[in-house]
Amino acid sequence: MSALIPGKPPKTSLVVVAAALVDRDGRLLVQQRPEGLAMAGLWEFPGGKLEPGETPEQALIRELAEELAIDVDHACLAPACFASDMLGDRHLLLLLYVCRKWHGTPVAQHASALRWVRPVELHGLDMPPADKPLIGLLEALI
Ligand code: 9L3
Ligand code: MG
Repeated sequence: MSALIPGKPPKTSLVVVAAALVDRDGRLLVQQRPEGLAMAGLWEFPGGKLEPGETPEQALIRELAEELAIDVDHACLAPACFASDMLGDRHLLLLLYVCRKWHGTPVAQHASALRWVRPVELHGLDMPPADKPLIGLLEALI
């Protein structure tokens, strides 16, 4: 007898890491995805996909250097919460880290804009579906 499995299993999994950079006033950095990328115009926590062989922390340190030109020490990345989403037939797992200390001043290298917002303001932003469930979790943490 064969079991009935509802829906189709995802074809591949994609792990994405992102950072909630928190400044001294408790504001968070979000960046706007540029034209030409999937989800252009949406505001996201900076980050991106793991490259083969990278740990999540290594990937996030690389992404923050590429996207914002800041240096982050491994010890300053605190795993905070995660969210799961489907991107077509791919499963996306988003791992969010809180970071309160970095070297340099974030300057957008790819994003069309950066904004520092209070956690409550995140509710009013258009964010990718994977980021939305993280808002409430972050509000409780920051
Ligand atoms: N994504 C969602 N929220 C985020 C990030 C950094 C990324 N905070 C989604 C958008 C893309 C996928 O993950 O579908 C890969 O991200 P990218 O490499 O296009 O930035
Ligand atoms: Mg990215």
